[in-house]
Amino acid sequence: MKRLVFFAGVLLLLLNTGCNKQKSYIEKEIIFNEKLTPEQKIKLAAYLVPTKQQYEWQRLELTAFVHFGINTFTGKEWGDRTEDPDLFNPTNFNAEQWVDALKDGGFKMIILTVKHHDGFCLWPTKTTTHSVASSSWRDGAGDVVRELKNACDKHDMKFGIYLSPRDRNAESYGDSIKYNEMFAQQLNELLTNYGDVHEVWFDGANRETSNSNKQRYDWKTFIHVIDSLQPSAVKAIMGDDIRWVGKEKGLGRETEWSVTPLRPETNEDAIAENKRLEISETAKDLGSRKLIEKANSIYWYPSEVDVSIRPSWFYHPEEDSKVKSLEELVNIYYQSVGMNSVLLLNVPADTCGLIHELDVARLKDFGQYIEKTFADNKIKEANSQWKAKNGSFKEYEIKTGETINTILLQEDILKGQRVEVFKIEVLLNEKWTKIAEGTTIGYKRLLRFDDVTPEKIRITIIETRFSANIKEVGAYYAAPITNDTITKELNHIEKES
Ligand code: FUL
Repeated sequence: MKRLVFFAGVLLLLLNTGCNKQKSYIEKEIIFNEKLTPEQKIKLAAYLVPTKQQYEWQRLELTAFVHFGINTFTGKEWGDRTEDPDLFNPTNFNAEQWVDALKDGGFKMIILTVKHHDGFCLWPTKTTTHSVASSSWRDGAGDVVRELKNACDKHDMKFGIYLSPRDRNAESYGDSIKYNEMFAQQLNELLTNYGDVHEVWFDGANRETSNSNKQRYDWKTFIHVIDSLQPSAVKAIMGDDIRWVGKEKGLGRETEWSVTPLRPETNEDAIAENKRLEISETAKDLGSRKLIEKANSIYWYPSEVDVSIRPSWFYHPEEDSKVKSLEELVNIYYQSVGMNSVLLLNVPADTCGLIHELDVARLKDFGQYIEKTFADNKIKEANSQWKAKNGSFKEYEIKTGETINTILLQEDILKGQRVEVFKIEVLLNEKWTKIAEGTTIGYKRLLRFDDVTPEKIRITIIETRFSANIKEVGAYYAAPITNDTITKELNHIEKES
C-alpha cells in the first residue's frame, strides 16, 4: 500500500511558496514537525486525504456483517472453549441466498465471522481441529468461507473477514509468541486461498480479563501479512485504515472528522499519545482544531458504524419479532452514511444456514426505500461542484412545485475534508429561511427537515479549514414510512413449511 509520510514542514513550504501548482495532497498520515504553528497544522490537516483503498471502501457506503458460527447452534453470543464442533450443522446452507438478500438491501460487501471469540473456524484450517472439518456438516468437507466467497464473486459482491484475535479455544492463547504464530498462519490461509479479500476486521474486544496469561498481540506482523498478501484490503478497528465509531447503536457523530489524531492502540507509542490527548474511539471530539493543535500526528482514519439488524449479533429464534423496522433502518442510514461514515449492518444467518425470511424482507424494503428516495434529485441543474471559502454560498433552483425534506452534501475527499460549519436555507415566497445547519460534511452528509416546497435552496459554507471542494449537492423527498407499509410487507412473507 502506498503511504506517504511527509515531514510536514516541507509540505508547508511547498504550499506557501506556490511551488505546488499540482497540489500536494498527503495520503493517510502526517507527522508534525515540532516547529509548526497551530495554523500551519490545521492547513496541513486540510491536505490529508484517504488512500485509494480507503476511498474505495468509503464509496461502498453500505457493508454487511454476517455473524454465523458455533454460537448460532448454542444460542450463545460468546462461546467458551467447550463447544463440540459437531454442533455446527446448518441444514440448508446457501451462501447465494445471503448474497442475494444483501444485494437487495443495497449492500456492497459481506464480512463473515470466519472465527469469533469461541475459536471455531468456518474454514478447514490446518491450525486447529476446532473447525468445520470436525463437524459432520458436508461430511467434514465443508468450507463456509469458500462457498461464501464463490457466491460473492458470482454476484459481484465484495468480501471481507472478521477474524477474532481473542480465541477462547486455542491452547496457545496467552502464550503470546505461539498464539501469534497461529494467528498469522490463520491469516495466511485466509488471505492466500480464497482470492481477493477486501476488508480484514480485527475486533477491539480482544482481551481475556480472567486469564492470568495476558496475550500480547503482534499487530505489526499481522498488518504486514495483510499488506503483503492482500494489498487492496482495508484493515479495520485494530487495523489502521478504518475506525470503530465508538458505539454499536447505528449512530455516528454530528461532527465526524475522518482526519483525526486517534490511532489504533496496537503499539505503546499510539497508546501513550492517545492517552496524552485524552482520546479514544468513544471520545466525542476526534478532530477539532483544538485537538489537532495539541497533536503530534494526524491520520485519515474514517469511521465505520456497526450495528445489528436484531438485538444480538448471532441468530436467536426468540429475536424473530425484534428485527429492526424499516423506519429504524432508515434512521440508521441517515445517522451513519449520512454522517460521514460507512454502515456495517449485521444480518445473522440462522441454523438452516440462511438469512431468515423476516430479515430478507426487511433488507429488500430498505434497499428499495433508499434507492427510490435518492433516485430523484429535485434540483434543476444537478451538476453542482464548486469551491467555497469562508462565507461562500451557492443557490440551486428546485424543480417547480417539488416538495423536499432531505439535503445531501458531499465534499471531494480526494482533496481533503475541510468544512467546519455550514447552513442551508430555503427560498419561500421571496424570503430566505434557515432549515438546517451542521458542522462537518466529509464524504457524505444528509440533513432531514420537515416537508417544504421552495423555489430555491442556498448552501453557505460558514467556516472551512481551507477552500472547500463541494462535490455534490442534492435535494430529495423521503416518503413517510407508515406502519401500514410495514404490516403489508410482513403479510407478504411466506411462512416456512
Ligand atoms: C464485538 C464482539 O464482542 C461481538 O460479539 C460482535 O462480534 C461485535 C461486532 O464486536 O466486539
